[in-house]
Amino acid sequence: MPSLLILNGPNLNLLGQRQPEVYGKTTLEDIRSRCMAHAEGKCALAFEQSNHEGTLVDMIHAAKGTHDGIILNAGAYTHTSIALMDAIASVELPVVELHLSNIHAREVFRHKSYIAPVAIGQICGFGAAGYILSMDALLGHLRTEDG
Ligand code: CA2
Repeated sequence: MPSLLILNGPNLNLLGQRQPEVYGKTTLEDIRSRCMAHAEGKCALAFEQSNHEGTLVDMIHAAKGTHDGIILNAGAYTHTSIALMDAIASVELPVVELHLSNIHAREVFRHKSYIAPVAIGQICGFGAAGYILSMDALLGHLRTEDG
């Protein structure tokens, strides 16, 4: 059974508590429960969040040899972090870039992603449902890769 890591970046711990008009009313804990339920019988799943760039880098490094792929909502670090991009490239694990909002329909500074060039694909704009879509996309990718 494959093992996935879902990694959430800065401020995503505040989901459902602030700016519900932008990010919805669902909390990160609600999303975690939905993902855990969706994983049953399909994959092992770890679900993490950090507000710290270096901690996210450490968690990406630690995923090598533990998990088969990563779903990453890097939050605002998406648009700034060469360190996260380098960490992803270094572990050579398939990464799905995930966003709740459609970053391409928002401010211009959100259109740039340092994650996109090292990701197998990007899912954005589907709110909390994007987490489940990302799991299915990554599991499908891993199945095809295994042949
Ligand atoms: O749409 C996404 O998932 C984002 O990764 C969310 C980031 C944003 O900087 C990215 O451009 C797109 C922001 C996450 C902040 O989440 C909050 C949740 C509640 C209240 C305030 C911030």
